[in-house]
Amino acid sequence: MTEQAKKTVFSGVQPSGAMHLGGYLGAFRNWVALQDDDAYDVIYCVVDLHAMTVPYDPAEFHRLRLETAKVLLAIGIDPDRSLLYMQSQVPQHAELAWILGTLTPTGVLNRMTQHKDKLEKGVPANLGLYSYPVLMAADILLYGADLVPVGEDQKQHLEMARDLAERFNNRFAEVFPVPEPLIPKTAARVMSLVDPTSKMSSSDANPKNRINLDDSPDVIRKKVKSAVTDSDPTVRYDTAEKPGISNLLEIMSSTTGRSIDDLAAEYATGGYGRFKEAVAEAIIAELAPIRASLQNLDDAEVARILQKGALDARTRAERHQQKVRDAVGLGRF
Ligand code: ATP
Ligand code: LTN
Repeated sequence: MTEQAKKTVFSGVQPSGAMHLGGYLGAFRNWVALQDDDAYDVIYCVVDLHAMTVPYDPAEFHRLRLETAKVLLAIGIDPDRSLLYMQSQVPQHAELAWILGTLTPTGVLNRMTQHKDKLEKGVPANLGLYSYPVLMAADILLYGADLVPVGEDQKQHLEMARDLAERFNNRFAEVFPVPEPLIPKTAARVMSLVDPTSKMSSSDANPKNRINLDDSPDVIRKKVKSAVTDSDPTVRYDTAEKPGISNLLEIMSSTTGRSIDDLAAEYATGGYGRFKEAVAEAIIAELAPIRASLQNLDDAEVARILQKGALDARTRAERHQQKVRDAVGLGRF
């Protein structure tokens, strides 16, 4: 397929802590599938500027940024087939965010639920956190992306990126395709193992809420065994009455490829113990190759990949950004 005929895919991950099973099943697994499909031209970015919108430790940040890229490589992102780089190394992201900010009504930002959730959890209010969705829209639109593989929690941000593309095209010139989200049918919102009514997250203080992608088999077994469920011992899918069990069914369905109905029928009786053991083994089997590749990756090699990625990304971003500058009246003299 020619480069022009391919659809452009873009997605990002924050270097804000351990990468977990939720992000993997909700998003990163699709990143690899799209890379492996010749119909797509794929760009993946470690969005370090986004991670600075909440308190962070600058001394730790460099390691976290590198570690995040390393895990993506271990998952199967191949730098020969995907463009992989660090957001802060490509200054056009911030430039486009400024331009898109001038098209963003503050009323729209006020309705964004992610920053409101963060404020409720005690994150200090700042302009970066408030305008986070504008920077995210800039990431996507900077390369004229058509498709954005993300988990369900990013739906509202994607909607805003779509609105901004349309607003820009109507106001100035047809520069941006309107991007579509790609959200999986199963495990689009993997829930916390400790509180199955909130999403599995790297920012949760309790590490038992999540399965990290580099957790050992023993740790995975322990975390699944202690996952919060309910007192009725029937395994069935019912997110209202049985959120914990429904979450485990989604995880097992997504990791084994078997339908939820099929799994619920097999494990309906026999107690939660037997079901949880099977869920843990399914997760262990899925994550084993990732753990193994992580051990074989060395930091210098990852840094070299990121350097090359940033160079290629800057060239591509600049090509597209010139169209934006021309359209808004910031053309060269
Ligand atoms: P966290 O709350 O763990 O910090 P996040 O959404 O803030 O996660 P990222 O790690 O940048 O940040 O998310 C990367 C991708 O993983 C996004 O596409 C996001 O939608 C997806 N994702 C994150 N958590 C989950 C989850 N629990 N279930 C499904 N997808 C998820
Ligand atoms: N907001 C996303 C991370 C993110 C992103 C993006 C995802 C930043 N820019 C562009 C897709 C496309 C998150 O928290 N997961």
